[in-house]
Amino acid sequence: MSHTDPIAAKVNELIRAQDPEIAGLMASEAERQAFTLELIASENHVSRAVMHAMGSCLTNKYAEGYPGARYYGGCEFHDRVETIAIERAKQLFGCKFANVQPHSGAQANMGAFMATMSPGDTFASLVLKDGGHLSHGMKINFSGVFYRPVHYPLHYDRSHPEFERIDYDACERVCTEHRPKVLLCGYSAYPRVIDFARFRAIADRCGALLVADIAHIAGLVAAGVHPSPFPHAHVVTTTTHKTLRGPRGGLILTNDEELAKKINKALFPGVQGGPLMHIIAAKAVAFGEALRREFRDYAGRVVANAKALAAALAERGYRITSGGTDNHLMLVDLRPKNADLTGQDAEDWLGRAGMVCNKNGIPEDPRPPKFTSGVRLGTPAVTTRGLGVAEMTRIADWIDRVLTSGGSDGVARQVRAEVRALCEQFPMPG
Ligand code: DSN
Repeated sequence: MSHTDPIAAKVNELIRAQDPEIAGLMASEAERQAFTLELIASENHVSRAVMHAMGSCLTNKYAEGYPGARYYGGCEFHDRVETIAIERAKQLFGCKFANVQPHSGAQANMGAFMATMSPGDTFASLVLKDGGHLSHGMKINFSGVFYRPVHYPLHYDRSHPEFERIDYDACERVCTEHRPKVLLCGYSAYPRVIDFARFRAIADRCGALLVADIAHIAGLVAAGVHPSPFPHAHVVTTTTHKTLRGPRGGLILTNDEELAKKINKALFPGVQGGPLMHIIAAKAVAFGEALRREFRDYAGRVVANAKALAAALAERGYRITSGGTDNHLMLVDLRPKNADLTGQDAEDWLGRAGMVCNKNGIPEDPRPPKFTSGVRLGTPAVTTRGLGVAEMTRIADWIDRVLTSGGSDGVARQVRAEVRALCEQFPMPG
């Protein structure tokens, strides 16, 4: 239940009558979201329409297959919902084919891998600790168990003008040596523009297919504030719930008809069974929202806010990896401010002060992932609430006050009250 959404409040009452324990927890979560600042770069606040499309009767239906070719009767409305979602996705990203069924970004990647590789094949990607994703070849993930990942590096040399950015020349060397079937680009913690044309040139030279996982930047791409992976990528995967501000889910896109057939077959029956039709309806609603001019303005503000927050933190003595950000997120290296402060401490202390974020390794982080030397901050959710550049300076001030307090409970309480007052000024959507 959103704090300002009467439908959600009514639904919560209905659940409470049957299951007070779960209803109570849902109400507490609504309160947590309403009165804290969500700075996790991969999260967002959906509209009331997207929210309630998810909690609809469409969840009652099995619709295995695709529009017009289902394995169950009674799919006439589901066919139309899914077709609209597909058409809107194609329009939004300017491509010819879309599969809207992946339950998540990881399953979108699984479908894309099955469509483009055989078990044991090699693919090239950025390793998780440099900003990649667990489905980009982590040893205990399907991508590392069934395929053979090789990794391309960032520039790690501090004196290099492209320090902590992708080393495209080294990527080409890795691909020339290993001849991967797939070159994978797109990341979970990379604050800079991705040069899709350059990746495609490398892929062509070494005979690979280019797969772009734009899970984080999809909303920015849809709005035209980050270059599109099309026409360069052969396959594009994404989540729908981050900057794109839709329901939790995935999406696969391509311009290639043969690959589209392989993708559809790989996803169902290869990876998944019945699609989540209530989620697909919510995807259609979210894509409809993202096609509006307001969404373009929103995405522009997300980037402006991220740049403002990064600059304000840098002014206060924090190091922003790669020297700043071009997108919705930044990686904050805490060490120049306090060599003993871990990302885990920062996450805990900021959480107590009402600012939610996640610890994150920075490139070549000497600390293990459980502690890290950095935090990842993002602006998609706070921008949805309407916060602007002026509020980013206030957030940077609060972050600095908390992180220089040595974990003081008093400071956390004080900042939390100020954060709450700001949240009251900028209510949640819905
Ligand atoms: N777990 C997501 C993130 O936070 O970036 C990626 O899937």
